[in-house]
Amino acid sequence: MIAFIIVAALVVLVGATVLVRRRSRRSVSPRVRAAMPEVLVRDVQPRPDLGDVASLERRLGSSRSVFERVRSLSGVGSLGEDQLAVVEEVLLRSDVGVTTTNEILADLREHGAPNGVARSLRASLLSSLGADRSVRSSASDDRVPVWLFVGVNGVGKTTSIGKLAQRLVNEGRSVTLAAGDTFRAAAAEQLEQWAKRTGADIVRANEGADPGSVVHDALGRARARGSDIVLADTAGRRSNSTNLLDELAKIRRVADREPGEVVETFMVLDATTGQNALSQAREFLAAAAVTGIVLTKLDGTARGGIVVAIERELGIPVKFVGIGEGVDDLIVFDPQHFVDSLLDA
Ligand SMILES: Nc1nc2c(ncn2[C@@H]2O[C@H](COP(=O)(O)OP(=O)(O)O)[C@@H](O)[C@H]2O)c(=O)[nH]1
Ligand SMILES: [Mg+2]
Repeated sequence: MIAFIIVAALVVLVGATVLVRRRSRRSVSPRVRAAMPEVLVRDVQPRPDLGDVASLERRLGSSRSVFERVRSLSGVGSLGEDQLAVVEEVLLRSDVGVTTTNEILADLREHGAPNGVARSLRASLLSSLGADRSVRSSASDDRVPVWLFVGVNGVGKTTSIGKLAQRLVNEGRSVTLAAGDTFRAAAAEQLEQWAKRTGADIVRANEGADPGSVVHDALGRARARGSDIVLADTAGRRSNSTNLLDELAKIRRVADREPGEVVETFMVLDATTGQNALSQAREFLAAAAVTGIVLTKLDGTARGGIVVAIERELGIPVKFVGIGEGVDDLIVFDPQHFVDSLLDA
């Protein structure tokens, strides 16, 4: 009898645990979501997930070595011209940009470095990186949220979509990919590989098809299958082709129409192109109503300071950064970890 009671109690306990787990894993239905308070629905603060600073330091090795000379400056208090010259050279080499560099130097001249140069620089860089980085992943009403990805060829749009799909799937969301780069067949094939790898659903069409209708179909399918989000790839031939910008505006209109709602438009920029990334970006801004930057290939450049220049010059927050080619190598941009990985001794 006692054995029976114990076994029965165990069965109930295990059953309850499984139920609770299932429930917490299941995504919130659009109806429930619509009834949730606005603040819960609108802005999803991405989990900072940089892991330990040491591993980021390794990935940002080239940028970190530019900052070596600043890390080894030992002065405390007011700084001499020699030390200021070192700071200036380092900031310019890392592509922080002239305006920010001059401001930081003026600040160091005025206030000195009471706790050492690296500490002062850390504070200055952090204050330049104060943007709101929240990422929207839910739509209003009953619509399907869409993340649209724009940017020139080769910057890492398709790869970033694949990495983000994996992240969303890991969080228990169902993802539909829209192969809106119909310029080359290889682009859709590349996205299809990511779909297979991540378990995301994909809608693609033949080479030369209208990207707007691919996105439209993807929304229909996402709605029918109850997908939580659509990630839409686009072609990035030449940023100075008016044609492309018109096409992006059109894709955006389609994606933002019932049943879809564009909740984020990510402009993907390649950090290895340094200041060129900035001029590229400006051409896209007007056409695409960009809400966030995905800055790729930070692992392959000594110009990591470009993050600061981008936010300052474009006024758009860097939300994710790519630090390698692997599926986990796209992380939420966290200014503190970033600055620490450049300046920590
Ligand atoms: N090292 C490195 N390579 C990257 C990163 N992101 C993308 N790539 C590579 O950049 C190349 C172009 O990427 P792709 O996604 O095809 O660019 P797209 O033309 O914008 O779609 C590929 O070889 C990617 O593996 C990154 O963060 N770090
Ligand atoms: Mg691509």
